[in-house]
Amino acid sequence: MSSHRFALGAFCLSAFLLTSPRGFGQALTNASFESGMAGWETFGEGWRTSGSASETDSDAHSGTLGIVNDVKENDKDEWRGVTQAVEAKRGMLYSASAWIRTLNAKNAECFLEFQFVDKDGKIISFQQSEPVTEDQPFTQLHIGPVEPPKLTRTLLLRGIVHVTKQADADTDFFIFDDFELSVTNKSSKSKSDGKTISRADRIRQSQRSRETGL
Ligand SMILES: [Ca+2]
Repeated sequence: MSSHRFALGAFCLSAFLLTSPRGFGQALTNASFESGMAGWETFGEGWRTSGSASETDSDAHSGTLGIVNDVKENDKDEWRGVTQAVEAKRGMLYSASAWIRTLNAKNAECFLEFQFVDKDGKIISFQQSEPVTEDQPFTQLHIGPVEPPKLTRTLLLRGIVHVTKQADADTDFFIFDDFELSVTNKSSKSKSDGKTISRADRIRQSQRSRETGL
């Protein structure tokens, strides 16, 4: 989605929920990883929390910790993820973001994903952000807004790292911090932005990794 459209949407939502002291955000647990991995589940190898090497080389966007995925030579896992589950329902629009820094990102990419899950734990559908494929300083990546499909009970907010080729000797670093989840009434926004749907091949591969993603 374009930043312009997001900025416009954020303005409307802020006006809509002006009475909330936390704005329109829905509370995530330990969204900034200051309590380590608490509230989050991971799958795949290479996850750790990490602090600041220096002011200019920090794995924390805010506070003292972020979560890092290392992609190393001889690693086995093509798919890695950090996940938090929240309640979700029809009639609401869900958006999320995370601050992502990448370093030496040559052998993998990362993106955000929503998975919509029914009461039996079955995945009904999912949506992905655009991928980050090159090195960048901490930059906010967005997904949504999207309305959950029928029968949704749970939304899984996921940061995904996808290893796209055999890693070389130089470790790739994918660093996430400060996740945010925003929820608003569908009626307060004219339509959902569908541009976060990404390449079909990546979606198919993600589908194959679903069992490990829960
Ligand atoms: Ca942090």
